Amino acid sequence: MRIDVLTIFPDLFTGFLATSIPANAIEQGALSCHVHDIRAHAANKHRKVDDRPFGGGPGMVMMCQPIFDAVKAAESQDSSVPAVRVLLTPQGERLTQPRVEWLAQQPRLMLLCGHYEGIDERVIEELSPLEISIGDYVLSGGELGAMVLIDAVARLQPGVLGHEESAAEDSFSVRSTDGAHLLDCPHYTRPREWNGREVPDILLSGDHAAVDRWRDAQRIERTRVRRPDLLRNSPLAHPQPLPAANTNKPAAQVARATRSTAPSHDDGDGLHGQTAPEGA
Ligand code: 9D3
Repeated sequence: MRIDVLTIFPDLFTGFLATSIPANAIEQGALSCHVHDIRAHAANKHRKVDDRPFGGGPGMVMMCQPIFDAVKAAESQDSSVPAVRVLLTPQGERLTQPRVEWLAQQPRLMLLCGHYEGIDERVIEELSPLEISIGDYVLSGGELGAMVLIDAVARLQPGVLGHEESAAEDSFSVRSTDGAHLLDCPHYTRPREWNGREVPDILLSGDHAAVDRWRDAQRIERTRVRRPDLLRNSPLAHPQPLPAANTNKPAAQVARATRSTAPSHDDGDGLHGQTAPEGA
């Protein structure tokens, strides 16, 4: 797939696109990424692409013309491939894995990154992009949102993950038999004992069927405790008999002693035992 990015901070993408999964996808020819500087389309010699808001108020608003011209110029490069236009904006619909999967199947994406207070509404109407937010927190611009989206779609391109199963098996792609999205199970590697903590015996048993059952039980239990919202409408939301995460006696005691100082129930801060800053 081809991705074009329109931004006033093209340098932000340099390190990102040269590293890790996106770099790998590009190297393999599964992805091409073209970053365009909106300022190159400024109509004035000061390269100004923003102006004061009509009606007053703080901040600056990105002007229609440089954005529109930048989109048209980028789309005219390889115009044989029509682009799905995406505006990264806090007003957008939430980026979810089903949306990532849909976006990953498109031949071309045109990502528009806003900055300052926002973008003149008229150019948004004229371009009618999909509007996507990456979550309910305030960023200073759309660039990090675009990088999140690029990373998420790059890893889904055919042949990109070394290990084909990884994409299907991680959090938000694993599904139970009833279709609910589940979180991932815990993972362990060598050494078998570290800091007095042991690896659960079942993982050392060599009984692959038992390991699979244990991992499924862990996925379901973790999802029920940490993200019950993912199990809405699922029978898995209701308790079932499950093996403990770690039944090794000494290690299990260490784990319980450590956790007993933390709240015994989910306090809703999403930090799993750490204490959120006040008001979070
Ligand atoms: C403090 C400024 N806000 C006034 C109510 C509005 C605002 C404007 C521009 C807030 C953030 C931004 C810049 N953010 C993005 O462009 C953005 C974003 C985000 O802030 N959160 C989550 N996803 C995204 S995608 C693009």
